[in-house]
Amino acid sequence: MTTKTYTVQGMTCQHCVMSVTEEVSEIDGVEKVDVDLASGRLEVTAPDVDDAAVKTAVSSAGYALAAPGDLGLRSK
Ligand SMILES: [Cu+2]
Repeated sequence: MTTKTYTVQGMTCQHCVMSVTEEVSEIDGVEKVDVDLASGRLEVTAPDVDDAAVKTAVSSAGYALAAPGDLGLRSK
């Protein structure tokens, strides 16, 4: 099982969090989705997290992932 962390841009309220959580949860194999509104942090846990699928899911919810270069990720 792997957990990957992404940064979602454009979320402003709890509804945004719900939309992103729902879309990402629908990806095949995803076991756990955790979204933090304040930081825009999105954590996805699955046997094999597919970046492209996460990106598509976030887009269908109406948001965008920050580009890998400026994720502002914690170092782990
Ligand atoms: Cu919202």
